[in-house]
Amino acid sequence: RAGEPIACKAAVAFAPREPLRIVDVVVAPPQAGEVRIKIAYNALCHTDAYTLGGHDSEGKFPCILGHEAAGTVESVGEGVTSCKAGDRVIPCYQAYCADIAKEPCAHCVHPKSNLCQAVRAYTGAGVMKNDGKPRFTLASDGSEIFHFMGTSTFSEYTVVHEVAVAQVGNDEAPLDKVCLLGCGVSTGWGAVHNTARVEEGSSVAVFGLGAVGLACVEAAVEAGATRIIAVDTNDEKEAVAREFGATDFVNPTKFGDKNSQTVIAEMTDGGVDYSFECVGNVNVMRSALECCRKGWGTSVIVGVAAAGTEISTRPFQLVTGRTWKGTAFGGYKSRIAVPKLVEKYMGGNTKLDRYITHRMKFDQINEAFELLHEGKCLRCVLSF
Ligand code: NAD
Ligand code: AHE
Ligand code: ZN
Repeated sequence: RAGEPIACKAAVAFAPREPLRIVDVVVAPPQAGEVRIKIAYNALCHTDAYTLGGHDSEGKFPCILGHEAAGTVESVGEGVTSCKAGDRVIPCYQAYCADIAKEPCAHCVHPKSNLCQAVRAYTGAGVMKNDGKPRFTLASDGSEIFHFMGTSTFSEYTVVHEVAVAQVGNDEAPLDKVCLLGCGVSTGWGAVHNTARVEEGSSVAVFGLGAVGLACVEAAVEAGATRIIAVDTNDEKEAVAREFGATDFVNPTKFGDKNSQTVIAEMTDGGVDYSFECVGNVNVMRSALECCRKGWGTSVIVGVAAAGTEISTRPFQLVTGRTWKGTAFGGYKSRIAVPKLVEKYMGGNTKLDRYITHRMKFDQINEAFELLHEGKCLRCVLSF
């Protein structure tokens, strides 16, 4: 079917705050520099819920959400050299162009950034770079459907830019597990190892114990942190946080007027060396900064906050030596890092399997969103 449009099922977000509708869509063939992928497995990340919830300033509707997935290349467009039909791949919302583009972007050649700009303007606008149009149309009336994050994996077939296709690499790697490496787990691991660079003996606080926060806990253990304070408003997260290696659990709603930064500063005699905000709430971001140790504490913003919100703190918090940072995809240069993360998983020394708390068929996708909202699931893997 290479070169031909493919009719298939997709979960379309027609409007914010409405359930997705599984409908027939037509997926155009990949143009130059594009790749059409048959998606095998999807996991839901909170960012999908955030955009569906109408909180994303870049959210465009109707669109096909989904950015944590794995599948097989169905066909490639003209000039594509880094993958071919049959390759097992993970779509990457965060692209990497240095080994593909004639003129790589400034970020891909810079050692300190993973924020490839090769196609960023187009993925933000929900279209493909070649012609500024989407590759999805509704089968019923031919109307266009926008892409999301350059991945749109909630479809049996999707078209992405070549710079957004990471090889799985290892033929034995199970796609129903390594699909998680397309976003949340990689992000938490990278936030700790690349963005904060947590050292042995450090104290750490992690706010928000979804898959992203737990991946921070897992990586903090790996980095040799000796005190790991897990913070969540949901008491049911305590057990899993301790299982991942947290030494303490704090529910910030249980301390009356005392805020969580004060509680954590008291627990640690002045604050933690590193903190990670994995909620997407600007008040929590402030707590995460202010629970860091005066003089050297570093806080990393991982959570994605709603459009229109802003962070604040007293500048004195920074004057007195705290550092406020953020991370996207954990700082990993995606297409280079993903096959290495797959190998790490295949080496057996990760908790990747443990993040998968639910499995469902693709047509149960709205139930999976409910579970995520209720705080009952870490990752739900959907199969076609
Ligand atoms: P999730 O919904 O599974 O987990 C969020 C957790 O935060 C839940 O356990 C919830 O109980 C907890 N929480 C809610 N309010 C809280 C509060 N006030 N204080 C403490 N805990 C609170 O989400 P996830 O998939 O793990 O994603 C977490 C965040 O990270 C989201 O904002 C998501 O958009 C973002 N994210 C960012 C990147 C990135 O590259 N920066 C990548 C993936 C996800
Ligand atoms: N579109 C939003 C911002 C969304 C956002 O920050 N996305 C994260 C990834 S979340 C993955 O689950 C990210 O990597 N951002 C970097 C980028 O270039 O998008 C908005 O505020 O407009
Ligand atoms: Zn995500």
